[in-house]
Amino acid sequence: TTKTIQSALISVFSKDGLEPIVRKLHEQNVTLYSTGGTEDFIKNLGIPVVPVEDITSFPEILGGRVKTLHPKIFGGILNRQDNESDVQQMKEFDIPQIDLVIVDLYPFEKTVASGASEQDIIEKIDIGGISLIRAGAKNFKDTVIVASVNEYSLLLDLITEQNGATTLENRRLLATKAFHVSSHYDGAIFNYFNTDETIYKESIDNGQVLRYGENPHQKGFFFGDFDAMFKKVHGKELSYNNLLDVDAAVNLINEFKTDGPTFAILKHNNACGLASRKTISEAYLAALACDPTSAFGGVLIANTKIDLATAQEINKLFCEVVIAPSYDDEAIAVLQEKKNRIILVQNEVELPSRQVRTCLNGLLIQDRNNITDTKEHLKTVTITEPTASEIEDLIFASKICKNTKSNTIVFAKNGTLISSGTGQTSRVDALVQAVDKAKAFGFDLTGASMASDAFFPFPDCVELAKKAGITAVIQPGGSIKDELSINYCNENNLAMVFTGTRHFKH
Ligand code: 93A
Repeated sequence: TTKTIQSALISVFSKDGLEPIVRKLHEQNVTLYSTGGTEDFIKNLGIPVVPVEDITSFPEILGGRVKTLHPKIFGGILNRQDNESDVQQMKEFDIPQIDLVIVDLYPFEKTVASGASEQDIIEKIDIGGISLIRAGAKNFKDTVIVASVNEYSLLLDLITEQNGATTLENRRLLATKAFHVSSHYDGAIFNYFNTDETIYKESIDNGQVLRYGENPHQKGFFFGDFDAMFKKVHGKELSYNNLLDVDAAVNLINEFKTDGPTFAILKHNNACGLASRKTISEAYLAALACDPTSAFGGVLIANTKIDLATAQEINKLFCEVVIAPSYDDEAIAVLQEKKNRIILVQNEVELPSRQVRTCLNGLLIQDRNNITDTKEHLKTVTITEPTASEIEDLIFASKICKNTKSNTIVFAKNGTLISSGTGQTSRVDALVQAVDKAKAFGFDLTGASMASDAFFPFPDCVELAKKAGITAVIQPGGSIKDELSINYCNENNLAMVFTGTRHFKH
């Protein structure tokens, strides 16, 4: 798969940086083919060059619009050297082999930015050059494509250090970069032609039009394949906010895939109830008891089949969406009694590995947070070790914490979310909120476990936790003042474990 460059077609708008490459290629006896301006440039260096017209027997026409667009040029780039009929046709039509293609496209973006007239801009839409790039990149098995000045130094290295020999890996990498150049170039042309209004219409064509966005005065669209993830059995059309809650719900319940029957209730993307029990109906009732006020109008999700008993309980609650991997027929019948209630069957598919959101005038993309804290991740940092049941609760709390808006504090006990403080600007505020909520719903925090999405910069959180009755704490650790919190726990008989993994969610 190693190939040596013996011939090159060079067609560049900017001649900057070309000289050393041309000289090196010449030193290695590479035959050079070129177009008008580039040909002049090479000739002026005193280096022999064959004009493309000599290959095509056709002059450059239409004021330069057609220079390289010819089967003898594209045949030379696109032929497969291991294909007998290609090799035969190359001979039959007297097509010269082209091993290397170097292109620098007409500067479309620069011309737009200069405020040039539409006519000048359109003349700067490169046709032959972009085709050369695509052809060279498509045939990377045999051809080396250099589609940008940025790759000149890599090319120089290849011709200098490897005497013009390239590996398949080299060529594939250059092809990838070339497709990046061509897609960016076409993207720029698209952006020039599309005014805001047309882009908006495009969106409507390609996305699912929602009734409205986050609020009724905002337009909204969904781009995605909802049906790949869910089968909708019943209910009204999903709204923008429903979709966000469903997204939060499936991410949350994903943490409990291998646990026993687990039920979660979410509001505004955060869990306001979650419990694991022997049966799904018990899990539902325990989740609801956590915060029945917030559960009103919530999104409900189960990690196992919803049976009739559970459906009858759910039916007493006004809720927007119910999600489960499956339902008993009688359960569906009961849940369908409310006309608008959305019932979704969650398909067994992996959640996407990347997350995208807008940021300023662009996008942010990141990997999904796919670390779930397990017993193996825990390092006890206090004299007091957490008990076996505390360890279960710490992991349980941490899984909820990870899926709750930062700053977050989660209290849990016996496989039940007791309360949480969510989306607060300080961790202390989150903790105070969680304590107040637990009290408001009549829960006793004695012996409960606490999870924090990030480390404690000061010992104030463990102090407040102790006062509230918490006996075990899970947090990532890593603050320069970790010792202060550890010392307080040691003096006050609290168990604390570090996970080493921060779980911010903004
Ligand atoms: O007008 S084009 O789209 N038609 C062509 O056939 C063609 N072939 C190469 N422009 C074409 N090119 C472009 O010409 C190259 O991409 C490069 O930007 C430029 C080099 O022209 P010259 O060698 O005459 O300076």
